[in-house]
Amino acid sequence: MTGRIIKGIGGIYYVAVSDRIYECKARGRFRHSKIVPTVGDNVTIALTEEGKGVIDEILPRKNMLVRPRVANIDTAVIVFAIKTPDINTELLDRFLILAKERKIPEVVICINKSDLSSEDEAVMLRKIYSAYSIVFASAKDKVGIDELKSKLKGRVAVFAGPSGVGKSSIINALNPKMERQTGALSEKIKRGKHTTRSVELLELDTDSYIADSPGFTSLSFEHIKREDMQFLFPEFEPYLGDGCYFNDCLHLKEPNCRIKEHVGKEIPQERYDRYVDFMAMLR
Ligand SMILES: Nc1nc2c(ncn2[C@@H]2O[C@H](COP(=O)(O)OP(=O)(O)OP(=O)(O)O)[C@@H](O)[C@H]2O)c(=O)[nH]1
Ligand SMILES: [Mg+2]
Ligand SMILES: [Zn+2]
Repeated sequence: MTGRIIKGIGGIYYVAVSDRIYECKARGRFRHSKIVPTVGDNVTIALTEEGKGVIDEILPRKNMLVRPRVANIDTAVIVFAIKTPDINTELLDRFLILAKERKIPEVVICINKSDLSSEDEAVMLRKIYSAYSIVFASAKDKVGIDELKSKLKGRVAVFAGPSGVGKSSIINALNPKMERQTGALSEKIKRGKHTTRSVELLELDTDSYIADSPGFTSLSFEHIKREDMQFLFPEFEPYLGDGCYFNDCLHLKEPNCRIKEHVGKEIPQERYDRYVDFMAMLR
């Protein structure tokens, strides 16, 4: 039988095959290879006893994110809160380049808790992230929920972001039947308490799936080559190619650089500054 891994805990994988869920172990050979069964994987399973099985084969993946760990994603929704916890644009930018590097076809930025913000902050973020699809939401006031729902229709999506930003709360707002556990922030440090403990793929609607995931505090991109970074900023795309004087221009200190000509105009200054920072970190 062929199914999809919807959850994996302590070596047990839950595989959905049409309307049923089978508790499966992985064949020994997976443990000896580098292939780790991952939520979102399409797999073939063989039944052992009633309701149980073993994963025989992992079908080829179209993509995979490492953090959160999930495979075969159509849309990555990166969730931040405008406040409590404060939005961390460096972490946001890290996620954006990793999603592009991992060939996730679509990325949506979701800024939650907009009930706590002024309109000005939204206007500013829209300007900086004009190259991306961005939704301002409030799980609390049910704002932006229909807009998100339309972006998730017919797709396999993942909600990613730090702890406490409201990933699980939004999923509950999208479909109250999901009954995801949510958790208040710690009083003193205003950080999430890591309420969601593992990645879980949920059936949001008949043809839409959403993976809820544990919050993360950091993302590393050290494996990315310096000369590849420019291709991970979609704002640069229209001006890459042969517009710069030097063929191998990295758009930093080089003269006659086409990218730099557009900074502060079509390319938001904040995003270019981030590119410069990330390039410095890769040195
Ligand atoms: N004011 C406000 N609070 C919200 C909103 N959405 C969620 N919260 C609160 O934020 C806290 C964290 O929400 P969760 O949904 O548990 O956050 P999470 O991103 O799933 O966190 P982890 O599972 O720890 O990664 C809870 O106390 C929620 O009630 C919102 O739109 N506005
Ligand atoms: Mg959660
Ligand atoms: Zn250049």
